[in-house]
Amino acid sequence: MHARIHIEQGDITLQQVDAIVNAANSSLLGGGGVDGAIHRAAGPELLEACREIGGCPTGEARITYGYNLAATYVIHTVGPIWGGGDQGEDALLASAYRNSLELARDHEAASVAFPAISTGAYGFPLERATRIAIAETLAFLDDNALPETVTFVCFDEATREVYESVLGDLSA
Ligand code: AR6
Repeated sequence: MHARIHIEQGDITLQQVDAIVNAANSSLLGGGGVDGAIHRAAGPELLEACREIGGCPTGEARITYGYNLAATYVIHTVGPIWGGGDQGEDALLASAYRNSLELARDHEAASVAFPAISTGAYGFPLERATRIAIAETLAFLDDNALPETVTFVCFDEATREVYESVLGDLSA
């Protein structure tokens, strides 16, 4: 497999890492899914920090502290809404991962955890999204010493199985 990539099943808000990534929307003002869970666990200061940032375009990322979370930082990124695949979704999802990893590196985060961005409410097909997530991360780790490790936190077993199979393919 790959020494710097881990796959786990569980709740990303419980991760003991330097930075967790949030699958946000472009308002950065919270929502459902993993975004709602992160805001609930971090507390109201997170929403205040996001309000000051004032939003984030699709494919980009912004960083705040993690407040009540174990993680020092939350990196908020906005994945694309799936619209059939011919609206730049692949490139936008890749850039959400790349920009998140760049922010982690620039803040000297040694450990980062990602959810399966865009694959819930935003409807991106899971295996296609997973290939992009892992390929982009492998390429970034090849070129950068930080982050040292990336954990993909899968909320359910079906997602974890897809991640394990794609990582097996791509790091073979
Ligand atoms: N830990 C880890 N993964 C989780 C958790 C959790 N606590 N909760 C959900 N997931 P989604 P998106 C998984 O819908 O598709 C929000 O309302 C979930 O099972 O959270 O990028 C935002 O505000 C799925 O595998 O994010 C946006 O409006 C993955 O996280 C919109 O949803 C992503 O699902 C973003 O949609």
